[in-house]
Amino acid sequence: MKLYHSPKAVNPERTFNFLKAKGKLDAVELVEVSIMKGEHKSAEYRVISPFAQVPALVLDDGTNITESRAICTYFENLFPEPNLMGTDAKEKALIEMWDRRIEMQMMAPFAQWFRNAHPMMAPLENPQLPDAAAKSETIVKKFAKRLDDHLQGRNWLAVDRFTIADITLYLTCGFCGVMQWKPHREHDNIGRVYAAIKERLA
Ligand SMILES: N[C@@H](CCC(=O)N[C@@H](CS)C(=O)NCC(=O)O)C(=O)O
Repeated sequence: MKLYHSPKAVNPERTFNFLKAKGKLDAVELVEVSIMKGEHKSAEYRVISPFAQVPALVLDDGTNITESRAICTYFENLFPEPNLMGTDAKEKALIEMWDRRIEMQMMAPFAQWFRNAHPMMAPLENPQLPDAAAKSETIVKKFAKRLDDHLQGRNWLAVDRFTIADITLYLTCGFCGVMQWKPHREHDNIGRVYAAIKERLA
C-alpha cells in the first residue's frame, strides 16, 4: 500500500507517527507530496484525494482512504499492537473524545489563525482575513489553558498510557510553533506531557 505523505504538515505527520509508533513504517511505500509546490492540487493527485488534501492511503486493491484518523483506524486494525485506540468501550470512548477535542478545539482553530495570518499561507488562503485570525488565536489560547488544567496530575492525555490522542497533541503543539507560539513552553502540564510523548516517539 502507498501512503502519500507531506513531512512537516500536521495531518500527514499524524498518520506517519501513528504507523511509526506501531513499528510498521516498512508496511507502506511512502510517496512525498509537496503542499508548498502545490503538488496536492495536481489532476493526478486529485484522482487519489478529491479534496486535494494530504495524507492519503491507497490500498493494494485500489481503495483510497483520505482522512488521517480513518487511516490510523485502518492501521490500528491491521496492526493491533501496541494498542493506540483503546481496548474496551470506556478506553475507546475516552481516547476518541480527547483525540477529537485536540483536533477540533486546538488543531482546527490554530490552522485558521495560521492560514489567515501567516504570509507563507497567502497563496493557499485567499483572501486572508485578519479578524478570523484574531478570533481563532483567542479560541486556541483559551483551549490551551483548559487543556493544561486537565493535564494536572496526569502522565498522558486520554487514559493512563500513550495513545493516538497524545500523538495528535504532540504534533499540534509542534505545528503551533509556526506562529512563534509554543503551548508546551507556556503551560507547565502541557510541557511535561509533551516531553513524555516526544521521548516515546523518538
Ligand atoms: N481532514 C483531513 C485534513 C487534511 C488536511 O487538512 N491536510 C492538509 C495538510 S495538514 C492539506 O492537505 N492542506 C492542503 C491545502 O490546504 O491546500 C485529514 O485529517 O486527513
